[in-house]
Amino acid sequence: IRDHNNGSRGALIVLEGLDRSGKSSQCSRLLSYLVGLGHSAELWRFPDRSTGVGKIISSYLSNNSQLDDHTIHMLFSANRWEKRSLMENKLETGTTLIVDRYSYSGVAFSSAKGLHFEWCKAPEIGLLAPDLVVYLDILPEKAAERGGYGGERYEHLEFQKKVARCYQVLRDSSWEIIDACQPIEDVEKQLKGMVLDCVMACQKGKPLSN
Ligand code: DGP
Ligand code: NA
Ligand code: NA
Repeated sequence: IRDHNNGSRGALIVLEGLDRSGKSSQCSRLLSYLVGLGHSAELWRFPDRSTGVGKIISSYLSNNSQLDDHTIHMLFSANRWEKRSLMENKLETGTTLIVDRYSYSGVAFSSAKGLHFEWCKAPEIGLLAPDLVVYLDILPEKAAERGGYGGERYEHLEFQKKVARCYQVLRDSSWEIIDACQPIEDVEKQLKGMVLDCVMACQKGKPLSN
């Protein structure tokens, strides 16, 4: 089966937000939508817990190991770097990537611990720049009410409040913001519109950048 890409590149689409903002379910809905339209698309997530580095991160997140804040920061970044060339290859060969968390999580979660903001950004420089960043906006208190915080290291209200503040500092005018407290179908509808526009722009030759 041939896809719609005709030799053009895929789009790098990143979803960001607090834990329990609904990112993961929106990412899967988005994937089905794009694939249903005949696009070549994949769902990725960071941290990617399947790699060697990812296993260290996973153990840290589940509180089975302790690591210095700077050390784990660089491991999260390394986990993105180890996927960079595959990511570039996929995009260049026409596959759109929907990515559940990226560098912005790296900066928001580590600076929420008090690490220096610019220091946190440094190891992310040179990773591929997203074509679209969508922030699923939800108050930490609302996210906490959704329940199902999985009991991982960062999943408690006080810390999520700090992360929310760091995302506010990070976000710029290029980000699309969706009110994540709306019904899931409304979030989905808005997201699909933004993403399809972005996929089309990339097909028309919008360049990929660092
Ligand atoms: P998730 O698999 O999306 O639930 O992410 C796991 C947790 O790790 C979540 O609380 C967000 C956090 N996280 C994701 N990326 C990074 C990162 O690069 N650095 C730090 N410090 N935390 C991250
Ligand atoms: Na989580
Ligand atoms: Na998630």
